[in-house]
Amino acid sequence: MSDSSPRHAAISSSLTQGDEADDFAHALLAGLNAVPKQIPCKYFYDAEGSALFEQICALPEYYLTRTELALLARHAGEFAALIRADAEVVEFGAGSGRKVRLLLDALVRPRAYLPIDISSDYLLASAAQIDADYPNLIVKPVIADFSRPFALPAVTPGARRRIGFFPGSTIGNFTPEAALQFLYNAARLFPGGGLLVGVDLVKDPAVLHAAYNDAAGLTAAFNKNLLARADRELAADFDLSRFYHHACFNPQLQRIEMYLISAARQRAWVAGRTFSFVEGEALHTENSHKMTIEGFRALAARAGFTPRAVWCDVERLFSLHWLEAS
Ligand code: AVI
Repeated sequence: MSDSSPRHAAISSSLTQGDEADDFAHALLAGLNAVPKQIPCKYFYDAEGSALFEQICALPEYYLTRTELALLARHAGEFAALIRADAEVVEFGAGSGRKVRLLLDALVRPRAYLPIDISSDYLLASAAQIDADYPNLIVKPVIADFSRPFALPAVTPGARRRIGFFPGSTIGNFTPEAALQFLYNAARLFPGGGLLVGVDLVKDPAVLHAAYNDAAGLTAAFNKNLLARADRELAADFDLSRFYHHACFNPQLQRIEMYLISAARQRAWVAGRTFSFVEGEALHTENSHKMTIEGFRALAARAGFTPRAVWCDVERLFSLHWLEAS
């Protein structure tokens, strides 16, 4: 990313790298003191965790990414017609860039691209790639935690409307209350625009079980990276071989739940404090909610959006929604 070029604004940041480490330390200590023990899943995504997640996305069992990519490719022209020319695209979460490229390639004169992510290294690397490949696009990465309120830079001159892009069903990692709050904030961020959002659908639990318990063990490594990250960043001494990955479907709450289970009675040091685990004790690391199309549209409407078009694959695995904001 070259700041010297006049077509690119400086990187905007509401979170420094020091803040990221402090935030993780604070959340981990609070989560280890809680009963039951828990840690918010947003801390999965340091550079290692983000790279592991990219590998998960390519797994045969993890149907979410390939299904959403196919929907994006097939319906790109329809998104472009709904979004119209001269839009500014705000992406929640910086992925590999594959998904947003499909959108940017279809849009008429996209003016600016604002990826928002908590993982600064990953965000800046992926923004730099887009910046290099789209010379007419202004790229302004925003380092921020979008699960909390945050500010966006002023709308780029020449842009007619701002739209949000939230692929991957990351909205399913929020609690239903937090998803509603996120949608409520988003409806006010994009007046006259809207939000294109990917939502994983309720389905056969066996398909879900396979997707979160892959044969290659990548989801287990991704889950354990939380402890590895604590060892790297917070002088913790978690022994990764004494925890195992557990992912199961909760049919009442319609969600996959992920845990790290202590394989033995043990202690771990974290930032100068000691924490005990009994054998079999669970540290809750993630929820991944699955929704129905109607359920998600009702949630979006409660948040103030007008749900318009919805697309899904023939197997009804995954859905994309265009929500209009007035
Ligand atoms: C990012 N998010 C939508 C993923 C999911 O499926 O809930 C994270 C993930 N967890 C385990 N595998 C992938």
